[in-house]
Amino acid sequence: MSKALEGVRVLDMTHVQSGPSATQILAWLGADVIKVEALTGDITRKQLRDIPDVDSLYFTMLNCNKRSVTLNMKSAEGKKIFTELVRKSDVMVENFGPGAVDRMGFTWDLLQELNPGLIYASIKGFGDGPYTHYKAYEVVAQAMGGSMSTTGFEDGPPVATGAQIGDSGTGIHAVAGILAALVQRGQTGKGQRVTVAMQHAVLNLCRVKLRDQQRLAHGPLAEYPNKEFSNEVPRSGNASGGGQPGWAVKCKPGGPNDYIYVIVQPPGWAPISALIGRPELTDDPEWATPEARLNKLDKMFQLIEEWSINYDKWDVLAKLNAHNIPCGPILSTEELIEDSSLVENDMIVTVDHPERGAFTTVGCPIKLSDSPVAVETSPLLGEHNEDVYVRELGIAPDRFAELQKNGVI
Ligand code: CAO
Repeated sequence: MSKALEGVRVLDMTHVQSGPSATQILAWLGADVIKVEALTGDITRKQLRDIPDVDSLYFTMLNCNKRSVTLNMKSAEGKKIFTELVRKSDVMVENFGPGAVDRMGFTWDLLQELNPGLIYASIKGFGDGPYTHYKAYEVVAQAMGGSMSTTGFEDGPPVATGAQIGDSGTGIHAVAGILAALVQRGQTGKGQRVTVAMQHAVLNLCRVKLRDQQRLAHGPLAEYPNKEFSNEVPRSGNASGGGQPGWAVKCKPGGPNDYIYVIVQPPGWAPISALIGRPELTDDPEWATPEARLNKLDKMFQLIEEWSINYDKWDVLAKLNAHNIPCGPILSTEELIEDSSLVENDMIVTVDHPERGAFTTVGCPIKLSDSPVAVETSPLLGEHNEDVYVRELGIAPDRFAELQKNGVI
C-alpha cells in the first residue's frame, strides 16, 4: 500500500527532541527522511546510554524510519554536497540554535534560489523579539509558555510536566505547518518558510489558562479548588478548572499511582451518589445540581475517595464506566509499557536495532486508513552515506573515498 507522503524527500537537520519528533512523524507518514548529521552525530546518540557504545534509547526512540548521512557543513566540500541535497529535496527541517544555518552559509534567500519549491521549517525557542537569540530546552519552554506557572499545587513551587509539550508538542505543530505548506505548494508550485517557536507552541497548549486569566477580571474562578485569588491564574493541583469538575482520588492499596481521575458530569451524580453509598444525596438540594456542588467540590471528592479507597483502580474504572462516568486510572510507565491494548494499537512497538537488538518504542498516534505505519529501526550514524552520496547524488566511488578520508562525510 502506498504512503501519504510517498515521494516527499525531507532533509532532516534536526537534533535532540523537538525537531526529530517532527521528522519521525513525517517518516511514519511515508516521507524519505534523510538525517544529515555532523561527523560526531546527533548528541543524543551518546546521551543517557543504557548500553555502552550503542545508540541510546533517547536517539533510537526519536529517529525511527529515517536514513542517516554524515556531512561536515563547515567544510567547503560539505557545503557543495549540501547544495545538491537541497536541490533534490522537498522539505528541510532544522532546530539548531538561532542563526546556526545562516552561519553555515545557507540563508533563506540562498535556499530559495537553490530550490524555489523548498519548504524550510525551523523550530526555535522563541519568536521575534527580546528572546530571539536565546537557546531553549523543553522545560524552558514550559516555563515561558504558561505551563509551569499553572502546574502543581497552590502551596508548592511551579512544576514541570512529564509530557514533553515543549519539544514533542512543538514538533507536532511543525508537522502541521509543513503539511499545510506541502498542500499550498501543490497549488502555487512555491515553497515557503515555516517557523514554530517552542514558547508559542506551549502557549497554544495553555490556551485555556489564558481564558481563565481573563475570567479572573470578573471574579474568583469557582471551578478551581483555590480559596483565594490574586490577579493571576493559580496552580490548581489536579483540577482542570474546566466545565466539568474532576480530581484524582486514592484507590487500594495506596501506592504512588493508585489513583483514579474522576469527572462528575451532571448525569453522573445520581449513579455516583448511589455507588458511594450516599443515595440520599442524589436529590438533596444541597448536592443535586452542579451549581450546588460547586462550593464543596473538595467535600464531594472526599466522599468519592472514601469509597474508592476500598477498591483497586481497575475495579473503580469498571464500576464507574458501568455508569458511563468518565474516569482514568493513573497509569505508571511500567503499566503503560506492558499494556496489551496499547500493543494491539501499535502504540507500544518492538523494533529490531542492528546493534542494541530489540527495543521498545512508542508508535505513531496518527492512524490513516490508507497509509499504514510500520515502525522501523533508527539508522546508525552515516549508515546511508553510500546510498545517498554514490547511488542517489552520483558521486564517483573514488571521490566518495576521498570525502571520507578528508573528514567531509
Ligand atoms: N557540520 C558541522 N557543524 C554542524 C553540523 C554539521 N553537520 N550540524 C550542526 N553543526 C554545528 C552548527 O553549525 C552550530 O555551530 P555554530 O554555533 O558554530 O554555528 C552547532 O553545531 C550547533 O549549535 P546549537 O546551538 O544548535 O547546539 P547546542 O548544543 O549549543 O544547543 C539547543 C542545543 C537545543 C539548545 C539549540 O540547538 C537550540 O536552542 N535549538 C532550538 C530550540 C530547540 O529545538 N530546542 C529543543 C531541543 S530538544 O530539548
